Amino acid sequence: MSPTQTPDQTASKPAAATRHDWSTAEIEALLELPLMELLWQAQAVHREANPGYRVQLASLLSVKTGGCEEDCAYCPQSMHHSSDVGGREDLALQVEPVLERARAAKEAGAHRFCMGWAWREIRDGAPFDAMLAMVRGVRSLGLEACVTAGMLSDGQAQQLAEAGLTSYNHNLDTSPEHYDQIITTRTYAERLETLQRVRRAGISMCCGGIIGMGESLSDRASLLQVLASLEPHPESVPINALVAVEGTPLEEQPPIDALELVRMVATARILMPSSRVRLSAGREQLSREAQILCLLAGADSIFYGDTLLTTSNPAAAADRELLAAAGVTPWQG
Ligand code: SAM
Ligand code: DTB
Ligand code: SF4
Repeated sequence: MSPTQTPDQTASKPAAATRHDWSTAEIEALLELPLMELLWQAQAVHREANPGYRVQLASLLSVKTGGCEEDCAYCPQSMHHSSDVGGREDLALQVEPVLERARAAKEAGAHRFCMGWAWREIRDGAPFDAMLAMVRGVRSLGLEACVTAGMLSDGQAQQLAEAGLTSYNHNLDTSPEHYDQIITTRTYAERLETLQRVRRAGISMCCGGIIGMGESLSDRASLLQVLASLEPHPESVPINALVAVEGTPLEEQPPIDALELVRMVATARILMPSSRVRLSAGREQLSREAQILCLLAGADSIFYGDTLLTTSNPAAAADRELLAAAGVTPWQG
C-alpha cells in the first residue's frame, strides 16, 4: 500500500476468522438455505464485522463512455451492440471538471469516488496522465479513489498506486463456466491476471459480479467460490443485478426476484466477512424494503448519486431517506 492510501477497511473491523477454501457445493448450499436461516447467519457475521452498521456511499462517474472494443453482453458501452453511444470522451482529458464532480459528491456525503473508462485496457499517453491527475486530485479531497478501466500493466498499476489510488475495480462478472456465454473478447484468466497486478502494486481490489444474466445457481456459487478463494479476499465486492439495456444482447432478460439478490449478498457476507459488499447496479428496480433486506443481509456500501455509468440510480435524497429508515449511518468523507 502506498503511504498516501487509506485502507479500504477500517481499523474497527475485527479480523474475523476467514476461509479461502470454500467449495462450490458448500456455497450453493448456503445460497439455498431457508431465507430466515441464511439471513440469521449473515447477520451474525455482519454484526461482528461492522457493529455500527455503517454504510459506505460511493459516487460513480463515467469519464470515458462507450465505444469499447470488448463484447460484454450486458454492457451498453460495447461497440458490438446497437446500444453503444459511441466513444464519448469529453471528460477524458479534463481533470478539473472531474474534480468538480468529486467535490460535489463529497459535499453530498460520498466517502469514495469511483471513475470509469470504457476501455479494454489502459494505454499510456495523455488520457492515462489525466487519470493519474484525477486520482491525485480525488485523494487530495480526502475521498477514497477507485478506478475501473480494463486491463493494465504492472507499470501502470505502480503509477496508479503512486498517485494514491485506493482501489481498482475489475469484476469477474460471472462464473468461469458461464463466461463465454457473456464475453468472448477476453478470458477469465486475463481478468485474474489484472487482479493480481493490482494486488502486487498494493492497491485494494474491488471485484464482484452480476446476477440475472441467465446463469444457474451453481454459476452464482462458482463466481462466489472464485472470489472467496482470492487471498486476501477482495476488499470490496460489488454485487450487481443486471440492468437490461435495450440494444444489448441481454435486453430481454427477465428481472431477477429481489430475494435472489438478498441471497447473493448474504452469502457473499458469510464468505467474505471483512470485505465491503456493495449493493450496486439494479437498485432502481428494488423496493425500499428489498434494499433494506440487502442491508440486513450484509451489504455495507451502495452507489450514491443519480447515475451509475450510463444508466440511472436512485436519487441521492431518496438514498439518504432509505438509510435513515434503516437506521444506518454513512461513513463520513
Ligand atoms: N471497462 C472496464 C471493465 O469492464 O472492467 C470498466 C467499466 S465496466 C462498465 C464496469 C462493470 O460494470 C462491469 O464489469 C460490470 O460488472 C458492470 N456493468 C456494466 N454494465 C452493466 C449492466 N448493464 N448491469 C449491471 N452491471 C453492469
Ligand atoms: C460495478 O460493479 N458496478 C458499477 C461499477 N462497478 C463501475 C457499474 C454499473 C454499471 C451499470 C450500467 C451502466 O450504468 O452503464
Ligand atoms: Fe467495455 Fe467494460 Fe463495458 Fe465490457 S464492461 S464492454 S470492458 S466498458
